[in-house]
Amino acid sequence: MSNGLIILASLILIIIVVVQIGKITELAARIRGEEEVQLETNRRSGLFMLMFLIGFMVFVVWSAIEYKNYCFGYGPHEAASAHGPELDSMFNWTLFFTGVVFILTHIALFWFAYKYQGKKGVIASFIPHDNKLEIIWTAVPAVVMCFLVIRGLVVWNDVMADVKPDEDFIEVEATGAQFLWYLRYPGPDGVLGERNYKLITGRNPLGQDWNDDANLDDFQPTDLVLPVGKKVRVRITARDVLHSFFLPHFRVKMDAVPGMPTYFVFTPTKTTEEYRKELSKYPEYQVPSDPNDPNSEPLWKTFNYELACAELCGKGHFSMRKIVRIVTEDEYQAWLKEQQSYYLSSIRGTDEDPRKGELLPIEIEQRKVEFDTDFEKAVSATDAKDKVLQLKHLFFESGSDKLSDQSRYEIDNIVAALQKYPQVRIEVAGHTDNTGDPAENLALSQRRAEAVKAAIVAKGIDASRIVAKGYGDTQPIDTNDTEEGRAKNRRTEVRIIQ
Ligand SMILES: [Cu+2]
Repeated sequence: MSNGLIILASLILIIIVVVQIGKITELAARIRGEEEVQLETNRRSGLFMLMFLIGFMVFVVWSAIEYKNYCFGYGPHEAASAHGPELDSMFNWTLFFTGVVFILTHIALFWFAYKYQGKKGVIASFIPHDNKLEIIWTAVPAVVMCFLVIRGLVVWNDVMADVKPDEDFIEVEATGAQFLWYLRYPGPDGVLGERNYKLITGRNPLGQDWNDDANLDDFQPTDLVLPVGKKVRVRITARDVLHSFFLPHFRVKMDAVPGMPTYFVFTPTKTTEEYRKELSKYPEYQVPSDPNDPNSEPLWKTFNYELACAELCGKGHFSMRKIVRIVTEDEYQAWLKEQQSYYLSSIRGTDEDPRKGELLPIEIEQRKVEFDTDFEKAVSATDAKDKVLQLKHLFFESGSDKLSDQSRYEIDNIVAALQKYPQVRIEVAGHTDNTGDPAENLALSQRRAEAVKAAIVAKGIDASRIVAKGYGDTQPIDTNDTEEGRAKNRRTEVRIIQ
């Protein structure tokens, strides 16, 4: 016989036994007199109710103390945002009132069941109506509700307030998609570029419009990194279904709705490091972070804030996790410097780039920064070979000494650098590859160097600060046997003569 049948047979037997016992009790009651048995049952049930009340209340109080540290706002779960404690206090007030009601009603329920159990000769009193009672049990909850609702509204308005136009804040964007979050920062211009869902492709997951200049410096980091103490406005959008932007440690939670951007404004108040330090005080965070390796770092040291999706959005919902790092202002600035524009790193020059061939303001700016760094390095160098910098974006028309149109930006950079360092003199050195006649190469490189000098002088720099010299093909920096090498050898350099 299978186990299932044995269990079924046992159950049937138990039911039969219970029914039989019931019949015997009934029979015994008939013999002893029914009323007496009823009273005995009442007494016993009343006592059980009383015991249950005591046991239950002890359990409630014990569990509240024992599991306190698992609740928001208690123990290691302090809020890490400016508005967090306000929300936590709302929860505490609500818990206080509902807790009082919970305890009083349970005491009343079980104590009354014991105290007013059916007794011989006692009949229930009949109270058809009592104005005083009705006023009390209407007014008290009304007052409590008013307090909770009004306070709740005040807190709500404060927590949900948008930034004021003149306020200093950072705006970032989070887009929920099945199943990941795309984060977008505005880049140095501080403005998030326009998006259009029709432009979404595998390479352009957010549908950014590359004809909008504001998009060109936007970047998409893997982690959400924010400076401590600075107001952040998160623009929240979704690409497919409902998601929910949830930062539990900051008490931030807002639905991400397709087609309807939402937002949440908050100010982080504790850096990741500070929060870790606080966690280190709790024994539950001193255990090894890897349960299988007792020598691994303690849990508090590996703690990270996180971004989760709080809407059950599909099969891969659980994987919508991102690390959130709150850092000091200096660390934040350093991190910002490392971030690369998504357009420049992933779109520029591809088939999806609508601005191929166009020199963009952001590139001009980038080239200037690069030039300034190189120039400064060359000025402060002590070694002769480090005093040279290449003009990477200066070109001539083929076989001629006429500067290409885009070279003017490089000329501007040189002019600005010479104005910044008025004591510096430079040599403009022209170089060619080894194709063609060496004498002609030499002459061409000399004319090109002169052309650069003339362009600089035309912008107001004293001619005596510049020496133009052609070297022809005498100083190659790479092989002349490949086209690549020859392209490197055709160059213009600036050498610092202090
Ligand atoms: Cu989701």
